[in-house]
Amino acid sequence: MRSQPPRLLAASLLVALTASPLAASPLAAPAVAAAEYERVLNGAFDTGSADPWWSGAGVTNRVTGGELCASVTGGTANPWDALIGQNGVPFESGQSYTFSFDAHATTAQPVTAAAGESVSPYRGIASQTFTLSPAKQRFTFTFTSTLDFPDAGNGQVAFQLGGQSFDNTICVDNVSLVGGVKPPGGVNPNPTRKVQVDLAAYVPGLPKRATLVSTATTPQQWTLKNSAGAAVATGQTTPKGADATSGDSVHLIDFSSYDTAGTGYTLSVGEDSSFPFDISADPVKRLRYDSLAFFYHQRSGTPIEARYVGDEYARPAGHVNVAPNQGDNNVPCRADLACGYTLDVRGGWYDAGDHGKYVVNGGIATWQLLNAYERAVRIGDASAFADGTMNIPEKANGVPDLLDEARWEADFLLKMQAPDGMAHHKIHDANWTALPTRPELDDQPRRLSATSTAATLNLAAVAAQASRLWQGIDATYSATLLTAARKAYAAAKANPAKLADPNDGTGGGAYSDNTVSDEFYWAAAELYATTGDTAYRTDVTASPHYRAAGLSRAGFYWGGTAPLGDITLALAPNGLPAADVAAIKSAFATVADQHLAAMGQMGYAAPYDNSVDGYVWGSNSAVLNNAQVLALAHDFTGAAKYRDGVFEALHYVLGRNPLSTSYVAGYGEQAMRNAHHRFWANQNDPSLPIAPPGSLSGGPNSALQDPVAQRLLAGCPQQKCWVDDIGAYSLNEVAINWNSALAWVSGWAAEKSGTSVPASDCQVGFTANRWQNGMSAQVKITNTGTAAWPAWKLAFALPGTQRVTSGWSATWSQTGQDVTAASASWNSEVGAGKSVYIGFNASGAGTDPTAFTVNGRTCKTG
Ligand code: 9MR
Repeated sequence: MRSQPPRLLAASLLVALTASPLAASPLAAPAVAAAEYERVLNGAFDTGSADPWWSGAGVTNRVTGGELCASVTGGTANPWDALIGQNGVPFESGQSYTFSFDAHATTAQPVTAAAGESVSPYRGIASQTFTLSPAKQRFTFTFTSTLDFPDAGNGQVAFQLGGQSFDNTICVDNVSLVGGVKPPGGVNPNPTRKVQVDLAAYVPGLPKRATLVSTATTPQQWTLKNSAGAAVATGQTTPKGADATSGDSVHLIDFSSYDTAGTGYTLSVGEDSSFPFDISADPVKRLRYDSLAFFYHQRSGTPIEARYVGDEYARPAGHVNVAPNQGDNNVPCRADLACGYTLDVRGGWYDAGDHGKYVVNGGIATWQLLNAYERAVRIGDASAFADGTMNIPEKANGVPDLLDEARWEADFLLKMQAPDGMAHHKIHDANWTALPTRPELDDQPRRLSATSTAATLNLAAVAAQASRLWQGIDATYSATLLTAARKAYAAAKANPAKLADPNDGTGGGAYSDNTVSDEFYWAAAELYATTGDTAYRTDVTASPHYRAAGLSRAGFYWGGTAPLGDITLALAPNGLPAADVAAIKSAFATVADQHLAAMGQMGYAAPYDNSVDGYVWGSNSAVLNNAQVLALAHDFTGAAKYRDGVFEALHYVLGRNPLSTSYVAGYGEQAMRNAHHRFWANQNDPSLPIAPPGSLSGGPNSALQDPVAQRLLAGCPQQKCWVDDIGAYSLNEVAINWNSALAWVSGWAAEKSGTSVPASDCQVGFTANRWQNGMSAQVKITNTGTAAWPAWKLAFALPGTQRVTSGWSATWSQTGQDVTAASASWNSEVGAGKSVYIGFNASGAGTDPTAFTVNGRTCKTG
């Protein structure tokens, strides 16, 4: 069971509350006779879940025997130093409230019940102190609210449990806050349509399907209209009946036969019309880069500059030791660990809407970006990710931009390695911060959590994968990565069951993972693919996950990583038996077929298995990770049906769903805006921006694990358990491991959407004089494009045993057969139509290279 991070720990709120007078009985008569509205969620703890109650530092919450029991560590000075509470509680100014609860404590002590504001300035409404004893008692007090917090706003109830020298266990039950006049609940403010389409675009030449919401049992006529409102195609729907996952009765519409590119189409049935959409490959090609831009936005430790993101998204560097930040350059372990050192862990990406940085989740996100690149190099088109394709500071350094972005996080992962080779699980704030909190204004102390086997294996896997990809690009970096990977793997084998604490969820997410056999398999697979070492091969083939044994419709996620090893073994050349590699590939096709079969039954087709847990936290990332499985099945077999399945998944995420909403910001007329994010917090502070284009919402979560979701969406059909509200962190957050899935899939889809690849802009002429065991080569590099290169890097494979012994007019290096030549300062700029001449001497025997790239783009030869 995954645990839910508590949010918005408002210690100073409770300071304010204790200073306020004790609550009075009703002073003023309510303006309107109050109905008996219960304002607290899950006050009875009958389901065994603590959601949405949170606990603060030094407190661990557990539901046991139908009560919420908090284990409190003694030795705190003030009552508010140990807290449990619930946020998003609505209050209306001038209305009367009765706060009541059952409680008992193992050792008698005073406890304060408080109501107030969950974010700065933490104003109090009322509080009262009661003495608890081992016998369960019921406590009640009544007060009038002085503050107004609409539904799901910043209201809070909390219990202050601190100020005692001893450890204690305090249990509460039947917690209730009754009062106010406004009926509870609400609706998704986004209007829904009856005709559901991909709000961005359908790609010409590929299937185009939509969904009609209708209880009619007979086929209905649909009409496709162009932007001028003229009908361009008509057809009949196929009735499908009730669809439990969405709660809709549906018909399918297939308008694949219409294939004229254009913008502003609508699809209508009777009076009902869809939102407008395009028939075009452009949006998916844009999304390839917008989804990647997300990672630059999330960078920690560097200013986010307007020239890359525009004024509204620019911000100063976060967590670099400029007050009030406490900075990431000298971070100690949590006090209870006493690890005896500090680490400089500046950099990396913020995980999500919070400012935590987690090795486990950083691992899968980096891997997925690097895998998009590796797949493109081996079986796709890597020029889409070449230098100059992304708008980032490294866009003219001669290295493919996707690798530059991934390196930002890979460098951070390396920094999280402890002296013994293990990796710290995570680094984050000591306490949760309020929404909004700009990164550079976060004043919380930063702390390292303990090292863990899972984090260490994430580091081993990603560093080994990265080492392989940087081999021909930066041999020194590649070697550094491999050393770290080997060391991490050895450390994990020596500490095979050092599990992260599932209760370590204050100030950051827990990301705990009790099963690490999958991480062992993944790391061994990456190390084997990179090194060919027998020891790693033995671990790969002995793993219970070998040959995609773990691949199912459940796919993969940060806690289930075995398929990542399978993907690498299927893509990167290695010495495994061909039959075993074939078995891995065929497992992808088998699971992809299962997805297609299930999608054929769905009202809103998405490769997603809801049979076990419904729609889970981050369901959109599962849809897209499964789309990656479909895409690879297409790569391995060539079957068009799998490609079509990938586009179906994108259509679901981009608007063909029961909420008529695109979960990708900036894509479609009704798209996600109010992501749970501390900087893109426009909903809370209009001076801040909304989520930038290309960022993906976590998506429907039928477990409703936050107070906003619980208040607004109780009883929702699974695919409708979503709302575009900043407070709904269990279903509308963004995260690096979710956007990496969007980047992988949209990059793949863009590649399959026609001629999207930047045209080759280079030509290489190669001539060599050979003698026995030696040669001397001259290379002419011409910029055949229309723009000057600010710098260049040539790469090619030198056949046979030939080894570069010296070179001129460039910085030459060689790893294996991979040779690179990087521009010198005096010849780095090459204008359009201009050439540079370089050369080298080599020892050994072999033939001329046959293929060259400059800045990652394939060149013409001759
Ligand atoms: O993505 C994570 C999801 O699988 C878990 O169920 C959830 C609760 O533990 O946590 C999610 O990860 C969050 C992390 O803990 C903190 N940063 C934000 C992440 C996305 O919501």
